[in-house]
Amino acid sequence: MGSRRFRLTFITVLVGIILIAVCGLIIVASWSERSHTSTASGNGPGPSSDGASDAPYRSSLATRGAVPTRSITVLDTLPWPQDAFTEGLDRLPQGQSLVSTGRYGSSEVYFLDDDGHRAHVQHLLRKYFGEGIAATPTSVWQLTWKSGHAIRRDRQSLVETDSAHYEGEGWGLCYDGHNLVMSDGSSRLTRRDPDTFQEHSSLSVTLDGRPVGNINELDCAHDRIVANVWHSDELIVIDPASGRVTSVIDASELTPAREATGENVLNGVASDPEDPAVLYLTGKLWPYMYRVRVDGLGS
Ligand SMILES: [Ca+2]
Repeated sequence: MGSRRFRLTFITVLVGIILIAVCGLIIVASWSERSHTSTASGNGPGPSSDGASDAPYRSSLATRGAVPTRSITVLDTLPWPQDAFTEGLDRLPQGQSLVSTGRYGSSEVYFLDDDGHRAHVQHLLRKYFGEGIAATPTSVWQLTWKSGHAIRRDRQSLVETDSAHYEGEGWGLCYDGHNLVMSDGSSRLTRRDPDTFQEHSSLSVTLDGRPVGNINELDCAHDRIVANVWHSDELIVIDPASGRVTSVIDASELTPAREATGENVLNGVASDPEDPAVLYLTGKLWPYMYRVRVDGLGS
């Protein structure tokens, strides 16, 4: 009996130790993954500045309510530097793209012709992770992810001319003809003076009354805001007066297979300066940028 009781006790203790070890491994693995996402990949889960639930946006037909979905038609497939961890895209009137890329130690800004030729490449200091970018009539502003540091650049040479400080994270940036509009990963957008970068108003983005968090790259030409949502294959079209999402653009057909890190997501949106129904779309580490016509947009 004594020997049997000893064996039972031994087995019970052994099973207990194994269970504790497995639980420990799961906790460590979970922590490690979260840490990697927030420190190395860029555009990690952002702050919830309005206190509302900013869980990652996972759109599905069931959650859109009355908001219509717009389809796209690809008009052109253009070369894109596949080493570009795309964080900012703007489109210039002379038919060029303005590009900002992220990751510490390899963040850059440059002009890109539609044949894939880069010009005026500027490298960011290793301590900065490049984010959204926007051209104004007189300069270019570029965000950094967690440094609270906006870089002002010469409109022609892209050489740094000035800088400004902001609170919170920097994600997306666009220029609406009067103000810069900036995202920080939450559902809140801020409007900023294009000369001083100072915030002077803000906007909360909602879809069917719920805040839409993780708002990333932006475009705000043609009296609307079009936004990437981090890790979504869809873009949202926002009424700049109310913050309400008025439609969703399904760009899932463009998305390549996920790479190992899962970070090669759709990110980079710019309107055609002349045609409000035409967008330029690309992603992080994508080989192409697409010129697409969006069904019903701008009509
Ligand atoms: Ca943009």
